[in-house]
Amino acid sequence: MSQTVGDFILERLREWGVRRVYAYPGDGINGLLGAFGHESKKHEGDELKFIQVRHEEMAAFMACAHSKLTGEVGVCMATSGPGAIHLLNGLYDAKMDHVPVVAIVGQSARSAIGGDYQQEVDLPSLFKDVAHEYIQTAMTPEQVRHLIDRAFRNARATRSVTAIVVPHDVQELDAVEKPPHKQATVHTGTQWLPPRVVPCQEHLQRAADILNAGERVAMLVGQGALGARYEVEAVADALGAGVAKALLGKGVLPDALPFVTGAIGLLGTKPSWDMMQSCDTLLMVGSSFPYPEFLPEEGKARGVQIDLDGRMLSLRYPMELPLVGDSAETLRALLPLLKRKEDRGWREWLEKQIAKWWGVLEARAMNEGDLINPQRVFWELSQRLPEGVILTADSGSTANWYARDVKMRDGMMGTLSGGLATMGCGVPYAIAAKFAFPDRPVVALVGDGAMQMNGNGELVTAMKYWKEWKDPRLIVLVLNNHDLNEVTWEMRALAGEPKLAASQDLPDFPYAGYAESLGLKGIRVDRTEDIGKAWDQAFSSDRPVVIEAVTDPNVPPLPPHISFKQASHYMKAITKGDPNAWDMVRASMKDAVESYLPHKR
Ligand SMILES: Cc1ncc(C[n+]2csc(CCOP(=O)(O)OP(=O)(O)O)c2C)c(N)n1
Ligand SMILES: [Mg+2]
Repeated sequence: MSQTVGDFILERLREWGVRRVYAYPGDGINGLLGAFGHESKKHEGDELKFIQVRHEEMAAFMACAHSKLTGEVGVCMATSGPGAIHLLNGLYDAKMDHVPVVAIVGQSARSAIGGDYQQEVDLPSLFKDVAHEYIQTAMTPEQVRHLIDRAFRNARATRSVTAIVVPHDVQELDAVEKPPHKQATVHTGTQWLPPRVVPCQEHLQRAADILNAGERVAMLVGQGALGARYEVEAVADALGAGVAKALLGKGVLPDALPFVTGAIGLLGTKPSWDMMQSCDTLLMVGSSFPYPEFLPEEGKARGVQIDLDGRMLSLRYPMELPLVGDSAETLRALLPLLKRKEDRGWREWLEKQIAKWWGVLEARAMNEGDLINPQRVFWELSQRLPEGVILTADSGSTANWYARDVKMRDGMMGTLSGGLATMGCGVPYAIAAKFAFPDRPVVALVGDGAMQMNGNGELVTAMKYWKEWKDPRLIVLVLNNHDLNEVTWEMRALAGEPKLAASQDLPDFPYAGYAESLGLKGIRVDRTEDIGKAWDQAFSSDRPVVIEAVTDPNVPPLPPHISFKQASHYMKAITKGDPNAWDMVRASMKDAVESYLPHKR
């Protein structure tokens, strides 16, 4: 049967292993939409699914989350002009976290291009930065096979975003499945198999020499170490090291291991800070954690780094030995060269700090005020995390509490927007997690600002699809603090400016009631004693749930180590007339006291 270019594109996606395309329609992709119809008849029961979102940015977030959680290429699709433009933020999210995503977008017909035609946007120029590894327009059917193949292969090989523009008349032409065997044709194939990348023995030995000589080794692991759980633990054990986890690497090791210092950076923990301040050797694995002030000062520690992407080496700290290598393979090859450190003093000191810190966090979570303490909501969640749960966190104070207070265990996954730190990804990420792992519970941790930005809209997508998921538990926690809280605190602590009500105050919205109106479950919590019950109800629900927790905006998502400058900015914000001055002081004094008296309840 002769097929159209649209049919052929979908067939080729299938060959690349794609079974789900996150998308929004428009006449710029009519030929592709038609092809979805033909495809589903042909492959009934195993169709390539068109997942309809509310906004193209959400489609790109979902493709990005699919990639982050499965390691596969995520695919999104949008119409020409406005649809393609809407994809951008989600595509940048994937680009900045180095995960492969392919975007397929429509375009005006070839006969109109260059004519200031309706919805005609110069898409190759628009995508030139975000999809710089590969962005091409299909001008003839003969090109289509190699455009698809190269978009997928380049995205996999460089862990980046690639894009293909398909003018809508091209989508409807007869496909050329195999270009003629003559000059000026290109003959490509599918498949991409991950290589085994390990440094040579001599370099491994040099790395081992540095690590063996160190007396106080600190490890920092990130997203790139997600497949190296046991290797990281074994190396840390041999070196008597503590392990800090960059945000995207939270799932590398369980938080309960006694030598895991946890998150690092502005959202991080005090033990991570202390470890980086006092180590003499830094071993960084699969991370591009950006903040130098949370790493040792240049020259204070010897550095070894392992990263699959050579471009990420010696980027945050001048490493003595930067190694290109796969995390698990390289650590495994390194292990026999390491001498187990007999002096465990450093490790024991770290473990003591870590145990004390968990006490501080618990005590901070137990502080009660007039409104719910957001830390308590996360603390109670942490006690109840079901096996195999997948967590997504939005950008905002939720990312702080997720990073610090949630104790992830083996077999769980968690993700967020790391490099771009964009708001509005929490709910679409969670929906993509449900599609990729329909039999696992998924929890999205989201602020009210992010809910108003994207989450509320995307709950409609959850309403549309949840009955397809084997385990219906998609739980969205909304911290209803009526504030763009993270930025409010950044203004106070980093700029010394008081809260600007005009930019920071958020209107109230009935999140739980809205969820109910969609046929989902809504639970509104405004008393501390109801938090645990709300989580229990949510985890035993037969449908997706929104927990709306009315929380206190005056609890500071404090950095683990407040610099003198930040503290004086904070005081300045108060004296400049911050509208919440008194409540803020009360809440942060309580937390500060808990740092010294973690046993106090
Ligand atoms: C798309 C986008 N716009 C703006 C920001 C800046 N920003 C970071 S966190 C934040 C506040 C988030 O507020 P909310 O979702 O209510 O969470 P909260 O911090 O209050 O818990 C803002 C405005 C951003 N990161 N991304
Ligand atoms: Mg908020």
